Amino acid sequence: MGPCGCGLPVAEAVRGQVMALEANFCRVRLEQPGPGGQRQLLCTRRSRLAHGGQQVMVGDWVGLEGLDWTDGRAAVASLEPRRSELQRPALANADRVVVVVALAQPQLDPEALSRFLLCAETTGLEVLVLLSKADLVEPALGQQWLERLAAWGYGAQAIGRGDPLALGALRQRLQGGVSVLCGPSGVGKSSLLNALVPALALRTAAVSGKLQRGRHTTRHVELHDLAVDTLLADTPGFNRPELPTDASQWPLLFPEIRQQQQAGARCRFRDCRHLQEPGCAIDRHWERYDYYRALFDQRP
Ligand SMILES: Nc1nc2c(ncn2[C@@H]2O[C@H](COP(=O)(O)OP(=O)(O)OP(=O)(O)O)[C@@H](O)[C@H]2O)c(=O)[nH]1
Ligand SMILES: [Mg+2]
Ligand SMILES: [Zn+2]
Repeated sequence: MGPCGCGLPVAEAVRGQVMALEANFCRVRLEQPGPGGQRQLLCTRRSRLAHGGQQVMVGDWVGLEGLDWTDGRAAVASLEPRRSELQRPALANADRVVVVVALAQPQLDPEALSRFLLCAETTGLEVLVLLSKADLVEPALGQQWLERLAAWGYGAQAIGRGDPLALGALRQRLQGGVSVLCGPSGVGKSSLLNALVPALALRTAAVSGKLQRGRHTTRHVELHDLAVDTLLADTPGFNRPELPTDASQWPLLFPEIRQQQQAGARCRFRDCRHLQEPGCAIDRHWERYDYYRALFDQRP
């Protein structure tokens, strides 16, 4: 019986999660399968204004109306508030950001890696680092990088082609919730998804040129099923993420600083930037400190 006591069933709002955006449509995965077992519907998007000025993103939870089960169509009627939001790559409701960089082809550039990490940190989510193409380098190099990243404050994993143990470990780390792969073009993000879910057969392409750069093969953000309640987003690679603009946030984006504060370090001034301020309690002996300080010099 409905809540009004009239005896009619209440029309349950149909909820789903946006898996991909395709031209004017979005592909929505239903929370509950439809009457014929349908899992996904192709939905039209309303204009930006219809959703309180917000544009629908991959990862969004939406309410649907105008359902046509026969043709597999519907329209997005409402947009639910987001738990998290990443601007580039654009994804809503991620739980974990996986920054992927290759140990070789293209060569690993520590500054580019830091830029990706800073972007990932703006979400406040768990950040993992994946060092791909481990099969192309001496194991010692991978090990050096793992230690270096641990000193930066990151849990990292190396993985190469044809390494079932590493793949199993990765699968475990991604278990539960929504993870997003982000990193430069050509590091092997789509290849990783193909290794995890061979049926996907996502397009990949060889790196090219003297710098062994990627060729921007993946063009759109798309969520894929890894396991029950476990999704992983493939995203287009890009080579130079923008730094977060709000400089007052920068200290929070460095685990090296956060860990000292969590251990009790208290600066005299609340807005201390940990440069040369009197009463600064942050120790400056860490590898990326010069990089951190230089961010403030580059400010426009
Ligand atoms: N040797 C080796 N090659 C790899 C590995 N992973 C990927 N590759 C190769 O690297 C190239 C680029 O891989 P992609 O998966 O297309 O890279 P991507 O990160 O998805 O690139 P974009 O879609 O452009 O962002 C392909 O030729 C892959 O076969 C690996 O672990 N080892
Ligand atoms: Mg790709
Ligand atoms: Zn300080």
